[in-house]
Amino acid sequence: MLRVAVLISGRGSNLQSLIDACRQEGFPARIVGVISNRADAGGLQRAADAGIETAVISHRNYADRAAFDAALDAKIRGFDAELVCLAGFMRILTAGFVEDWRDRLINIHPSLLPAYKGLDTQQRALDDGVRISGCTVHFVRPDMDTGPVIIQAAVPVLDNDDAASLTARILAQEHIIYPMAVKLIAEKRVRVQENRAMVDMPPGPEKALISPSTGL
Ligand code: 4DW
Ligand code: GAR
Repeated sequence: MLRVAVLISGRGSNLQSLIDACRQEGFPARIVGVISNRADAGGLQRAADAGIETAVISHRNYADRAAFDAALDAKIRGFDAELVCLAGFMRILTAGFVEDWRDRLINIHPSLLPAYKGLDTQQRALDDGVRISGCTVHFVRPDMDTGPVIIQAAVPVLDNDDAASLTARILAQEHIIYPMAVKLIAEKRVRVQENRAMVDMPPGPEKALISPSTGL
């Protein structure tokens, strides 16, 4: 069983999807600890409800980012974690931390990276008029929202979408692909080659997502 630590800052719906996946018989990973930088993060209750150890490490209690990251690192190592999952974790990690956890640190992001890095991704996609959006699980590199892509899900953008409806459609896919990524890593089917994550998985029947649907 791969030992996973999850870092959160908020509501923790992606944490919940990982908790639920780990409950499935035969799932090859377990969550050994959840850390939040905010004491009021809703995800802490989800972890506690699942009997998972939690910790709050407030960035406000540290003089600088390096000191905060050192405290995170010590707690993660205390959990004996082998993989760190960022799940709505909102503090930029230092290059030192990211390199220490290179290829053992992953993030979920609500866009088809490298498009729409940063915040407010869905509104920006709507403003640009794109017809396909989605989400990405990737290995973390020091530059924000970069790193080898493990898995992505694409969703259509509909004419009547607003940011809330598009966000919900993407979030539903986040909850599918984040546990899939953890499973693939736990099964050692993912290897990083330069900037690509190669995934040992036979191709499925999907040919393309076309949006708007051709209706054919
Ligand atoms: C991310 C990127 C920037 C901020 C917050 C989140 C995306 C995921 C992520 C979290 N930590 C990371 C990443 C990443 O992609 N790469 C690295 N670390 N190295 C952001 O600008 N956060 C600011 C604080 C926001 C807040 O506290 O609400 C900040 O100053 O850190
Ligand atoms: C998720 O949509 C996640 O993709 C996004 O924050 C949300 C957290 O929700 N992450 C980022 O934007 C990272 N740049 P959750 O707390 O319910 O999992």
